[in-house]
Order: sequence, then C-alpha cells, then structure tokens
Amino acid sequence: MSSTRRGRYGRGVTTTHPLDLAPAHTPDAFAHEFLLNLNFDRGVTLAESSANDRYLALAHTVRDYLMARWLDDLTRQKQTQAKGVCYLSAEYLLGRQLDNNLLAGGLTDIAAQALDGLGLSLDELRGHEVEPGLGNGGLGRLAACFIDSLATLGVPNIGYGIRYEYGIFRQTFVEGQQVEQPDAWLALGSPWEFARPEDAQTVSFGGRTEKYDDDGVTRSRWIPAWNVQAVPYNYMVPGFENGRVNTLRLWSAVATNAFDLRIFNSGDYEEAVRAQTYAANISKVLYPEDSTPQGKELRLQQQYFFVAASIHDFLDNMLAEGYDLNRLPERVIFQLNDTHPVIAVPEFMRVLIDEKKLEWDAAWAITRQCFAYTCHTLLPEALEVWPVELLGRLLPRHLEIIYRINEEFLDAVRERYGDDELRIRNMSIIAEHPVRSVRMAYLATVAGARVNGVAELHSQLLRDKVLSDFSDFYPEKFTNVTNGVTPRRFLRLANPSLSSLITETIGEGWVTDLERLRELEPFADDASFLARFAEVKAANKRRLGEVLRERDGVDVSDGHMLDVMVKRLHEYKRQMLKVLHIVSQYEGVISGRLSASDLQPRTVIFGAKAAPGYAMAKRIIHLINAVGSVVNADPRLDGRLKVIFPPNYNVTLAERVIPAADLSEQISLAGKEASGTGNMKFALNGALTIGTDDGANVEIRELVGDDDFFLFGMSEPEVSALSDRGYRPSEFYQADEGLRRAIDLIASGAFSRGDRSVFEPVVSNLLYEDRFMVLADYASYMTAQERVDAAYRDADGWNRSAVLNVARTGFFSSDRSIRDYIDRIWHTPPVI
Ligand code: 26W
Repeated sequence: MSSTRRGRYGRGVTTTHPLDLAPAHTPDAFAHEFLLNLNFDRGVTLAESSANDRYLALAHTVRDYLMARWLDDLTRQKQTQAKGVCYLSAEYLLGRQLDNNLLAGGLTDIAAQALDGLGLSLDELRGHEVEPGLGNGGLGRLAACFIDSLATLGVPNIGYGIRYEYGIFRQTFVEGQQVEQPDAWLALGSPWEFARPEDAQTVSFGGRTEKYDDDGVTRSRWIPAWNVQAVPYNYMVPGFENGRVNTLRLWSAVATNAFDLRIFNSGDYEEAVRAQTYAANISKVLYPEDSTPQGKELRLQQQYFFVAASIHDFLDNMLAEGYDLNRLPERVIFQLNDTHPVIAVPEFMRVLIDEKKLEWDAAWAITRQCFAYTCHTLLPEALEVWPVELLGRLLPRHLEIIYRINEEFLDAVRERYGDDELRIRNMSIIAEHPVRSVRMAYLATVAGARVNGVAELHSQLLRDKVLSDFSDFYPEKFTNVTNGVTPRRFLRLANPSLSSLITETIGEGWVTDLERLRELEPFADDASFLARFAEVKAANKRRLGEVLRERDGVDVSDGHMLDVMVKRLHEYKRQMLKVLHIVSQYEGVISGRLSASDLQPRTVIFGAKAAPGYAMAKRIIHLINAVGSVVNADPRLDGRLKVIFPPNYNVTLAERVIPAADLSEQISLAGKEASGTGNMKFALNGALTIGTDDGANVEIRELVGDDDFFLFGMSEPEVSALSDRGYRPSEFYQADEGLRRAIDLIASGAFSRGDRSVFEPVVSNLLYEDRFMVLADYASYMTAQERVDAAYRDADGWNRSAVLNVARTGFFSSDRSIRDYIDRIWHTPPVI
C-alpha cells in the first residue's frame, strides 16, 4: 500500500515496500519530513507553531523513520513462526520516548542538524515531552528495561499492559506534606501511540455459569452479565541500532455498544452515560499502591481486563495463521510480571476448555508450559489474595477453574506426603483465613513452568521461606534471574559525558555488551583518565544543579559530596535511617559536640513518592522536608550539610540525578528488598554504594569488592535471629547516646516549630515497633558513614573506586537478564 499523503511522495511512487518508502537518513530529508508533519499533521506553519507543535512534529518524524522497520519486523515475525515472549505486566514505567527512539534509530545527530538548520534546538524540544509514568517503581521500570533488551537482542516479543489515562500521580509538597495531583499525561497529545480500534477485544464480567450437554459431553459455560471493549494502542519498541522494532500493546477500556444501547434505548440517558463512565473507569488510573494491595474490585477488573484482551489478541493472531493449539508451547511463553496478571491462567484454561473444547488434561498440559511467574517481593503483605466472594462474583467460571486446579494439585500433594493436613492447608491455593481467598502467588507457582526471584538472595529466600513448601514439591521449577537495567537509557543517554569517555577509552561495543566495561579496570590507576572521570562527575553535578534550579529553584552547592536516596517511600527501605544520620550530624553541631568544620560537606538528595493511603510513609516525607528546612537554614552548619527533596521524582529526574551522585544509599533491612535496580544504575554511573547485604546489593558487592563498597548492618540470618529472640527497639535507644539525642531532637518538636505532636507517631513507631529494625542498624550505619567521609577526603582514591564500580558492574545489564530468561525459562532464541 502506498502513502496517500500529498506532497510526501509526490514525485511518483515506484515501490510499495516500507523500507523503500522511508525518508532518507540525511538532515535535509529529516528536516523535510519534520516540516511536512508540522504543516500537515499539526496544521501549522513553522512560524506559527507552538513548542508543543514542534515537539509533536519531531516525534512524528522519528516515528516515520522507525515505522518502516516496524512493518518489516511484524511481517518477519509472522513468517518465521518463531517462539516469542508475551510479557504480561500491569505496569510499564517507560520514561520519555524521544531520545530513546532517536538513539535506537541512529537519528540523534541527523535530527539535531536538521533542527539546527531550521533555527530550532533538539535540546529545547526534548524538554517538552511528558513522560508516560505507567508504573509505580521498580517493577514497572524493569518491564520497560526488559522490552528494550528484548528488542535489542532481536527476540520476538509483545509487551501487553494497560493504557492508564492517568499514570502515577504527580507529587507536590504543601508545607512539606505530599499532595497528589492527577497525571494527565495524554493532555497535550501522545505521538508515540497508534490506536487500533479495529483490533478491539470484548472483555466480559459477572453473571453465572451453567452446564450443558454438548453432543453427549457435559460442558460448562460462562454467561456473563456485562462487558467492555478493550481497544489496543501500539507503541514501537525499537532495538538499539539493529533495525528491529517490537511492539508494546496497551489496552484502553471503553463501553461496548451493547452495553449502553440497551439502556440508551430505554430512554435513560443518564444511566447510559453512567454505563460509559463505568466501563472507561477500568483503565482510568494506575493504582499508586506499591507493595500493599488494597484488594479493590476495580483493581481485579483491571487485571482481568488486560490479560483477557491480551490472550484473545494473541490467540486470534495465532489461529488466523491456522496454528495448532496443541503446539502453543512451541510458539509462546506468557511471562507473569508478579501476581498482577495471574488471572490469565484460569482465563487461558477457560478458553481452551470452554471455547476450544479441549479436554481438561490436555488444556492443563498446555497451560503449564505456556506460563512462567516472576515474584518481585518478600513482604508477606504484598502477596496478592482475592476474596473468593469477589472473584466468584466478577469471574464465576474462573473461580470454578481455580478450584479444580487446586483440587488436583492438593491430590498430588497428598499422594506425595500423605494426609499431612497442615501442609495441605499451607499449600492450598485457597486460604481460609481471615476470609476465604485465592492466593495468586500460589496459583502462579502451581501453573507456571518456572518461578523466579529477581536476585540471588531473593530467589534463595523464596525457596527457603516464602514458597518453601512449593520448592520442596517442585524443586525444578525454581530459578533465579538477577535483574538488570538497560545501558541505553541509564548510561548512554543519561550520562553522555561518561559514555563518550568510555567509548574513547574502550570503543563503543559496551552499549550492547556491557561486560566490556571490564576493560576500564586498568584505567582506574591512570591519572589522566581519573582526572577526566572526575571532570565528568563534576560536569554532571553542574548539569543536575541547572535542572534543580530551573525545576524547583534550589541550589546544589559546589564541592559537596552528593549523597542520594531515590526510590519509593516505604518503611522497609528505611529512609528513616538516612534521616537519623542527618539529624545526628545536625544535633552534633548545634549541641557543640561537633564543629561544623568537622563535617564533610554533603548535599543529601531524596526522591520518593508515598502511596496516598500510606500514612506513615507520608509522615516520613513530611519529616524529611521539615528536617531539610531547619538544617538548610541554620547558619551554625556553615552550609556544610544540605537536604534537597525535589518533588515528583520520576524517570526523567532519575536520568539527571543518578549520573551526578557520589554516594548511593541502598539501606533496606536485609531480607526485604527483592533486588533493587536503582542500586545498579548508580554503580554503573560511578557512585559508591553504602548498603546492607540485601537484594542485588549482595551481587554488586561481590563484583565490586569489599574495598569499594560500604557494607553495614545485619545480614538476613542475623535479622531473623534477632526477630526470633524478640526485637525491642527501645533497648537500642537506651544503649546509644547518639541515637537517643537524634530521636529526642525529633520528639522535642525541633523540626515542627515546637509542636511535639506532629512527628510523635514516627517517634513512637520507632521506639515501640520499628518493624524494619532501623534502630538496630543505626550504630553500624553511622560508622559506615564515617568510613564514607574518610574515603571521600581522598579524592583520588574515591575516583578510583568509582571507576572500579563502573568497570565491574557490566553484569547488571538487562541484556544479560534477558539472556538468562532465554536460557533458563523462555527458550526463545533471537530471530536474526
Ligand atoms: C499493590 C500490590 C503490589 C504488590 C507488589 C504492587 C506492587 C508490587 C511490586 C511487586 C512492588 C515492586 O515494584 N517490587 C520491586 O520490584 C523490583 C523489580 O524486580 C525490585 O527491584 C524491587 O526490589 C522490588 O521491591
């Protein structure tokens, strides 16, 4: 099919192949394409255009270039019939797309020159993109890194998810307290997506099931009560300079005609509108809860909505090719990103049994090979369960299927262990208390071909603790895939100066083969390299300074160590421990026991969103801001300690903060952080880590070495032992004068204008509960921070360590993670 746009291919089309139709890779052709888009898509001249018009025209131009590759890839993936990965994730925290797509397409220089020729600036235009924040934190960002790596490795992949109309809320501070604003990320246009209403799927809910006679066979069917339309929006996922483009397909909910017409015809217009609204609500907003499920009906609707649409979409495509259902495991693996998409398992079974009329055993044999499950947590409260009452009301047929899966599973357990009722109760997919519920992690473990954790320690704890009965029963299912991050976004794009230095030193192969950073190791002792490395870090700090000045009107002081803790606010991550370090230093100076000149100048940067319903997390945010305003204003500190908390930490800000950091705070209670991925980004950008033996910190330290990593705190076995003995935080408070002084200062109202009630809940929580053992690790943390100060005073030694961190952490590329998934779980070779 040739283009119908006038002017574009006006000189006569002689070919219809997309690759031949794509504009030429020259600044002139790019400028031409850009102006066409500005005129004919935006409907404005260059002179009249707004910055948003120019950004959108630029984005469309990049799209035009990538489109030919995309079409070519779609055709090729159909032809080869190779096995591919369907990544099912309720979240994709993509970050801005423009730079990534320019880079992948090899278009950055061409675009910059083209715009320059028109008197425009790429630097200025890229600032106009609103990032799609369709995720909460680590899990969503991991999904985004993974689809980037899948495309770069050339593995056939579709990412399926939800096109939330509102992503993660925008965080503002009012008098130091978090206030959430809706994230209207689509308001100014969304140039990266392609609506495909012709590929819409119907997703049903509610109703009842019935048995019927199908030519002598008794079958079940579901008679739903209502349905919605799932409209897909496609996004390009280009590989890095390899001409490959995969697809991310996000579903948006709209009312079906059938749904509202009935009511509309009855003359009840308001009711008809209400129905529309009800349907559209399903994809309206991302749940901002990270780790603590609210168990809300709408959330289950979201989960089923997107996985049902995805499975039908995938099967429709397969069956259109005439593909044999029994051979599905040769074509696809559905990767379940945590428990959020696990309702896909009974849905898949339902389709096979009720719709495709397969026998139960045959369907189950296929299903067990087509799914794999990744667990991303260790917190018991983060393991999703759905009350049977709710699940049965919304998805009655699925509940029946879950019961049958459970029955057969428990029969097998009995066969192995005899009538060990305690074990059976513990392993049942159905929990009886406090209300009868479906344990989604157990369902995923029973159905999945593989179950993986996201770092060595995490996978070990899954086997030994969280899912120990299951690892006993199915030892072969359990495996580890340590997380990774994409070097394209988090090194090549986020840190252009360091990238240039690395490329000049060892060549450019590292971008797709990150282990090659090892070749930098000898340069850790090369004075001229170290000097350049130090200059890169200084330049990145200045760059961050500019951003923070412009964004928030705050200054980053020169000559300070930049000490950074950015991640969701959660008690287990222990932002409180960092606060106690700051307050202790402050208290030392104002009480005269320390002189300001003893302090190693530091600027501490926090970035963190709290779930809107998580009261303690919000109080800690308030406390950080309160401590910041007191400390920053107190002349006794002589400007040597500063606390900055830019609101609305997101991917875009991360890309500026991480390259500038000297010190990376990874201080969770051992055994609680599944992996962490920020920790990897910091090390790769030459920050040193102060951290506990938790998550992927363990592997970072193993690779970097003890000399270049500041380890502190209890190990996971020590944490378990203390908790078994009975942890009493007040004993630590009594025993440590420095700790007492810091807590007392907070309790005194020093950070709340004398009002002791404001932070009283934080203080009493620490003294009487302290679930995450902040007080137990305080002393060890303080001495580790003294080691940090001492190390930082030796600038050359510090730089050397920083270089070694970069050189030794190439393992944490998400390309390596994806290769591990391919080898251990997916068995989906790249399609060359
Ligand atoms: C609302 C229910 C709920 C439960 C769990 C929401 C979100 C979760 C996620 C599993 C939380 C999450 O993002 N986990 C993080 O996943 C990262 C990627 O694997 C890890 O690096 C983090 O350690 C882990 O906390």
